[in-house]
Order: sequence, then C-alpha cells, then structure tokens
Amino acid sequence: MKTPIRVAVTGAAGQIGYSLLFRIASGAVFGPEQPVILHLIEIEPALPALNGVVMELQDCAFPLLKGIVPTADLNEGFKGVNWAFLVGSVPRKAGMERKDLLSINGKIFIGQGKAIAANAAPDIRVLVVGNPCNTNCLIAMNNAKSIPADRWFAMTMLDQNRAVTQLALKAGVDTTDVSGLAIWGNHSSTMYPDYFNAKIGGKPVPEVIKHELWFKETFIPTVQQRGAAIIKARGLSSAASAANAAIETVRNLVNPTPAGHVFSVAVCSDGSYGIEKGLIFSYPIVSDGKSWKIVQGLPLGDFSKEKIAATEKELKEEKALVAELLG
Ligand code: NAX
Repeated sequence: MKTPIRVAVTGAAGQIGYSLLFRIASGAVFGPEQPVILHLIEIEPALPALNGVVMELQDCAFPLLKGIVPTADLNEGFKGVNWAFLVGSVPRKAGMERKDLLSINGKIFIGQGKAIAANAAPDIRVLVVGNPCNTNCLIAMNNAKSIPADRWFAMTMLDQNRAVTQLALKAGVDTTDVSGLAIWGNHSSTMYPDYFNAKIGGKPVPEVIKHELWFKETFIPTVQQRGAAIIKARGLSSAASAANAAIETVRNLVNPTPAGHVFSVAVCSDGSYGIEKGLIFSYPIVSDGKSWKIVQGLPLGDFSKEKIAATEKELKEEKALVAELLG
C-alpha cells in the first residue's frame, strides 16, 4: 500500500464540500491505490456541522481513508498537505459590490496562502474553487511566494463541462464526441468558451453546427449564465457539478492528457497569447501527469481575440482592486 497523501479541503462543511469529500475518500480523484488523509478546514461556527460530515465519512468505512483532521486552525489544517482544495469563501450578499466581495474574500486567501507556504508539503498543489476564484488564487499565490507559480490553479472545468454538453445537445451527439473545447480567461460571465478550436467527431464545431448566430446568441450566453440559471431553478448554487469539476481538474492534472484532448484550468499566465504575465488565466492545458503546459499556436480569429481581451480586462481590473492584498 502506498503512503497516504494529505488532502486539505476548506469550506468542508459547505455544499460543495459535501459532494467532494466522499468522492476524494472513495478514490475518485487519486485512484484506487492511493490512500488519503483528509484535512477538513472550516471556520469556528461551522465546526459542529463539520463534525456531522466527519461522522458520515467514518460511517462509509472507506478503505482508502486513513485519517481525518477537522480543524479551524489553518496551521494544523495545511500541515504536510500535498493537495489543497480552497473551496470555502464568503458568498456575495445583496447590496455587496464586487470590490467588497473581493476584499472580504481576499483577506481569507492572504491567510490561507501564508499558512500553506508555512506548513504544506514540498510538493503542494492548490486548486481554488471559492469565488472569485481566479483573483482569490492570485492573492493566495502572491502571499506564498516560496511555492512555485506552476502549482496554483483556479477552476474553470465546470464551465468547460457546461459548454461541452451544450454543443453535444445541439449537435445530437454524445458528450464524448466533443473534444478540444477550452474556456479562456476568468471564471465569471466574461469567460470565453472557444468553440472554433473544438471538434465534434473530429470535425471543427462550426462545420458540424452550421448556425453562426446560435453560437453568439444562445451557446455563449447559456454557458456564461449557467450558474445563475441553476441558482434560479434550485434556490442554491451548483454543488454536485462543481465538486465533479474539481475532481476532474485534479485528475486531468495528475494523469496524462489523451492525444487530441485539452482541458481548462486557470493557471499563472506566462504571457502566452499576449495575456498579462502573472494573471490567473484559464487556457487550454495538457498534462503529462507530472507537469502541465499551455497549448500553443491555436488560431484565434477577431471574434475570439475580442472575447479574450474582454475577459483579460476584467481580470486586470480585479487585480487592481486587490493590489494592496498581493503581498
Ligand atoms: P457554501 O456556502 O455551502 O459553503 C462554503 C463553506 O465555506 C461554509 O461551510 C463556510 O463556513 C466555509 N467558509 C467560509 N469562510 C471560510 C474560511 N475562511 N475558511 C474555511 N471555510 C470557510 O458554499 P458552496 O456552495 O460550497 O460554494 C463554495 C464556493 O465555491 C463559493 O465561493 C462559490 O461561489 C464557489 N463556486 C465556484 C465554482 C467554480 O466553478 N469555480 C462553481 C460553484 C461555486 O459557485
């Protein structure tokens, strides 16, 4: 049996946590041979609820679950951790400006960045899910400068999955027939699902769905507004699909990407495609199972360039709003 890895999840008593933890413990992320010790991090008032989650995890008797560390102490929470899912954050409330949200959550991610740098294992990798996830990730990364920039990720996989399904439904094919679809930019309503470089059954998407207006008037807005549509329908934000996307993101990073495929995750930009260096920007990514790279040389027409510029502009604005939190 391999040595257990330590996996931290913040916001562990929240709704995404409730869908995520049981799948990590069952082996869905790191595989059926990899034991895990879960570090469940919450704020003090949520510890009683977290205790209920701990009891349920125990009641599953998962063979791969070798320990549970429930805590509100960040140093204990990130001690020796190999992977951290930063899910917990404060939701936007009525009347709150984006700046207020960025500043409240920004402070959380300063503390978490510092605690990760001080306590985590040398191979730590971090996926930020809590919104605004790109900028929260930027803040944590900048407050943990001892950790290389290529270890920080923010989640756009849910947007990719939403886009893939919309294309498959429109074309009347299975989701597995869609490849190459990537999300560019911010996890927000400015994100850009690049359908020009995606394929259905190996053919470019615009050659299969010959309906240019549908992409602009239905596809892109549906993907961009899907989170809001789910809140309207369910009265709660997406949770199971978000947890599923977090699982897929890490699986995509720790396993080699199949030929012809890409996946979306926001990473620290190295300037690829002219994007400002250092922004946490979603690109088409491939992995060899150990390291990842941004797919280079994709053709981008004027429409794509305009959309990518708009989402980059939003991320630069968010960065400017949190400038004093970047260490
Ligand atoms: P919940 O409100 O159900 O749970 C959040 C949990 O985080 C709560 O239990 C709370 O006590 C905890 N928390 C708050 N501050 C904390 C801190 N400083 N340290 C540790 N825990 C803390 O939210 P949930 O539905 O689970 O969503 C969590 C986050 O995911 C939200 O920010 C949400 O906006 C974001 N999402 C991101 C998505 C993405 O694609 N990147 C999609 C889904 C989701 O909207």
